[in-house]
Amino acid sequence: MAVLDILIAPHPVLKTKAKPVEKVDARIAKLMDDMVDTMYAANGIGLAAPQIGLSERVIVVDVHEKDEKPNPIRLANPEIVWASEDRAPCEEGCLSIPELYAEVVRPKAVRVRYLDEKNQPREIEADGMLATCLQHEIDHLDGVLFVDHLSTLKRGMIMRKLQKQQRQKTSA
Ligand code: GNR
Ligand code: NI
Repeated sequence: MAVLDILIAPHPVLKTKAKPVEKVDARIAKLMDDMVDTMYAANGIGLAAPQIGLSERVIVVDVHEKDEKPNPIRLANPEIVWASEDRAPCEEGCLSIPELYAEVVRPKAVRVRYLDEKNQPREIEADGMLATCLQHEIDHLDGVLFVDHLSTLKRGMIMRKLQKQQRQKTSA
């Protein structure tokens, strides 16, 4: 069990397209466990390997409600194989853009193919928050942040707020 540091934007690793995993071996399975620990420690509902500085195609998600038991899903090489034409807005946040939120419009439902923690191929169909979260995490693997879906104006406002927030944090 290990809680890792999360990179804050702008950081070059967050803008880099991550490399596919060759096989989910013991190293990747351990990485997935550490990412689950890190996600829970940060109160996140998802985490992508680039956020902890590793440019590999690994994500974890868990959208369970507070009164439900944890339900972490570990995914390597996740790929959207189907997306609904129906789109829905969702207020998104990101652990790499702390405390700043904006509405992003994405497909309402998706089907994702991936390798699980035992290197077994699987598919998951999701809608609602899980669909949003999976798309947000897969974006991270392609160097895309939720602010990249916003207008230049809104993105600029958020990135300036983030800069200011980070300056104040380091000078405190
Ligand atoms: O914790 C998170 N919450 C969240 C809320 C709405 C849409 C997406 C997310 S993912 C985010 C964690 C994160 O930054 N994952 O990359
Ligand atoms: Ni994120």
